[in-house]
Amino acid sequence: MAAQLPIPIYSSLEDAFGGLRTASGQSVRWANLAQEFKSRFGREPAYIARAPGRVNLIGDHIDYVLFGVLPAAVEHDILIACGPSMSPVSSNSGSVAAHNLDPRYVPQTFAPMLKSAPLPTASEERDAENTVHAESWHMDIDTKELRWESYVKAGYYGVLNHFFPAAAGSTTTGPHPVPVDLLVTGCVPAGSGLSSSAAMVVASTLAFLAVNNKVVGLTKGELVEMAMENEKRVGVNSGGMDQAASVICTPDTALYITFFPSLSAQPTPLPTSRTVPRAVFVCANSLVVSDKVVGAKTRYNLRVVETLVGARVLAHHIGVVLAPTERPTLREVLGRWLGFYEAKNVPSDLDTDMLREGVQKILPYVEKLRPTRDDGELGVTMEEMIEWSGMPEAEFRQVYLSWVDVEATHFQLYKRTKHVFEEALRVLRFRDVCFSSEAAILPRDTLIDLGALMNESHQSSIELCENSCPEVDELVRLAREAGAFGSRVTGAGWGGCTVSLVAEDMVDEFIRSMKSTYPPYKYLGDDELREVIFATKPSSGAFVLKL
Ligand code: NG1
Ligand code: MG
Repeated sequence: MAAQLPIPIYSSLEDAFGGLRTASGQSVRWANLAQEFKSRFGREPAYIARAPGRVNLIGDHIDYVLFGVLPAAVEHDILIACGPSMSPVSSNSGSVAAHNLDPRYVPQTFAPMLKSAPLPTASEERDAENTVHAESWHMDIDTKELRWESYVKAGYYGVLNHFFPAAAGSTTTGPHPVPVDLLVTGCVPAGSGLSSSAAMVVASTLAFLAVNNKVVGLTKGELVEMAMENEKRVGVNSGGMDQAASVICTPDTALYITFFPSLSAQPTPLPTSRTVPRAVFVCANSLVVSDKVVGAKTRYNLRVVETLVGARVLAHHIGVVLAPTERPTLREVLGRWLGFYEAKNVPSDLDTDMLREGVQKILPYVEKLRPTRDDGELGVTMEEMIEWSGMPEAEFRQVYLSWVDVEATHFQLYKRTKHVFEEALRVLRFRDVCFSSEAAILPRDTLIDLGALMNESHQSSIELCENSCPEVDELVRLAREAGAFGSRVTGAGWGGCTVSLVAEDMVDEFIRSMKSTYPPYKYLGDDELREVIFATKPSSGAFVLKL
C-alpha cells in the first residue's frame, strides 16, 4: 500500500528522479540552492527536502468530507536546504533561522516555546475529551495575515510535539530539538490552486524531521497525517488531499486518495502514457488569486460547515441517530447508514463498488435538503438550519460554529451535499475509465469520456459548489473551444488554475490559441506565458536528498 511505504531518502538526484535526463534539468537549481545556503550560513546544507505541488484532476471540495479524490503531483515544487545550526546565537533549543531565495520574503528567526496551558491540536478539537494538559511546544502563527514563515512554523509543530514530548514535559530532561538553519526556494505559483501551501508545509515538516534525524522509520502516511495537522495551524480546515498528493504521488500516474475509514492511496494509470492519441493535462492560471487569507478562507470554511450540517440533517432524514455532540462528515453518515458502526468493520473506499452503490442509493434522499421557501435559491437561514438540525440552538452553535470563523446569513446545505455525492461518483467513474483504458480499447473515446466528466465537474462548481468565478469560466470555455476534451477549475477555486485534458500533439496549438484568446495572456512574453500555462507531467512525491 502506497501510504505504508517509507519516506525516500536519496543520496543523488539521479536516484531521486529515476534517470540522468530529468536530474540534469534539475541539478543547476539544486546546486544553486546549496551554494547560496553555504554563502548565507557558512557551511554546506546537510539535506535538501523537496515537496511538489499538485493538480487535482477531479474531486474538489470533497476531501474534507472524507470522499476520495484524484490528484497528480506537478513538477513545480518547494525545496528547503537545511542543516543543524552552528551559530552561537541560535543555541536556543530548536531555534530556527529561516531564509528564502525570493527577496520578497525577508529572513526570519524564531524559537518554539514550551507552554503548560492545554493546547488542543486540530484533531483534538474534534474530540474534546483528549485535550493534552502536559507542556507542549508553541509558536506564534499569524492566521489573519499570510506570512511566508507561517508555513515553516506550521511544519515544525508536529515534529516538535510528536518527537520531543519528553523535552516538553521538562525543560531539562529528554532530547531537545536541534537549532536549524534553512533556505527555501519554490516554483509552485502561490494562490493558484496548485497547492503551494501544502508543498511548503510538507517540505518544512520533512526538513525539520531530517535535521533531527527522524525520517528513517516514518511512513509516507505518517508524514501526511503530520502535515495535515500542521497545515491546520495556518487556519484553513482543509482536507488531506494536498498533503497526501505531495507526499505519496508517483511519476506518470494520478493518485486515488481515500480518507475513509483511514488514509489510503492507489496509483491510478493515466491514458497519457498508454494510449493514442496521448493526452496531457494543461494547467492554466486565471491570474485571479484564489484568495485564502480573508475571502476564500471564510468561503472555504463555510463549505466545511455547510457539508457538516448537511450531514446531520441528512442523517435525520435517513434514520441515522447521532449523539448531540457528534459532528460526522457526509462520508461517515453514509457509512453508518450502510450499517458500519465500528471502525474495524468498515471496508475501505478502495472497495469502489461498495462505495458507488452506497452513494447512488443515498442520492435521492439529498432532495430532502432542498429549501422549501420561494427564495430558496439563497439557501436556508441560520434559524432554519438550526431548526432542521433538531438541536437546541446553544448546542448547535457549540458543535457546528464555535470552532470556525464563518460569517453568513444563508447556508446551502442542499447544493453542497448534492455536489459532494455527485462529485464523489465522478471521481469513481474517472478512475474506472483510467483503469479500463489500460486495455486501450477505443482510446479516443477514453479521452472523450474523461473530458466529459471534467466538464460535468466544472458545471457542478458553477451551480452547486459555487467556487468558480467569471475569469475561470472564461478560461474553461476557451479551453474547450481550443480543442480540450474537458476543462475544469482545480483546487479550492474562486480563481487559481484550470486543468484541461488535451491531446499531446495539440498542446502547442492549444497554448497558442489560449494566448490569443484569454485577454490577460495577450501581452505576456514567452517566459511569462510558460509560468501561467503549462502542460504537466505527473511527478514524484516528496523526498529528502542527503548531501
Ligand atoms: P488548494 O486551495 O487548491 O490548495 C484546497 C484544500 C484541499 C481541498 C481543495 C478543494 C487547503 C490547504 N487545501 O486546496 O484540501 O479541499 O481546496 O478540493 O486548503
Ligand atoms: Mg493551499
